[in-house]
Amino acid sequence: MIRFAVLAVGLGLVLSGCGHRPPEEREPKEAPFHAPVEILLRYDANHDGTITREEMETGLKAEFDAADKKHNGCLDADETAAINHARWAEGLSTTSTIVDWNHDGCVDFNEFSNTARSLFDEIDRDNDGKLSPKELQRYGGAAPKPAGKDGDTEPPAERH
Ligand SMILES: [Ca+2]
Ligand SMILES: [Ca+2]
Ligand SMILES: [Ca+2]
Repeated sequence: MIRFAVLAVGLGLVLSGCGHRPPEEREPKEAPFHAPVEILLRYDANHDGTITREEMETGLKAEFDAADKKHNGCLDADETAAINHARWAEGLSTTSTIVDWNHDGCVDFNEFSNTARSLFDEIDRDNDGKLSPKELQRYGGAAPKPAGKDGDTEPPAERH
């Protein structure tokens, strides 16, 4: 059921596409449900369908560094807005909007990583530091890649 809803929501977002504007004052916790694992799937660097904690941390760090134009270890409002806009454009915003949780005017790496890390912990039911396709699927992730089943169009492996 949940997965179906996720697909429907995802499709809706895709269809309505670029008409969306970021609702900047909206709190993430009130955001409508949107496959939460999408923000983690992007960290599957080797595309094996399993996300390790290392992959996630590496991905987060790379994203943070890329966003931290001034290289001061903190994302100011402009830098934060730039990321949130980009994520909105990708339809990933609702679960990955980054927030200056302690309101000190910048988003540090912990704040930046907070959502992904807590999601990771939640999904990693067996606490082995890896999110298997099976674990991910429970949270709206794509079904594990059908092994040996042809005729299916592969989802694009790489997106920017
Ligand atoms: Ca992987
Ligand atoms: Ca902060
Ligand atoms: Ca696991």
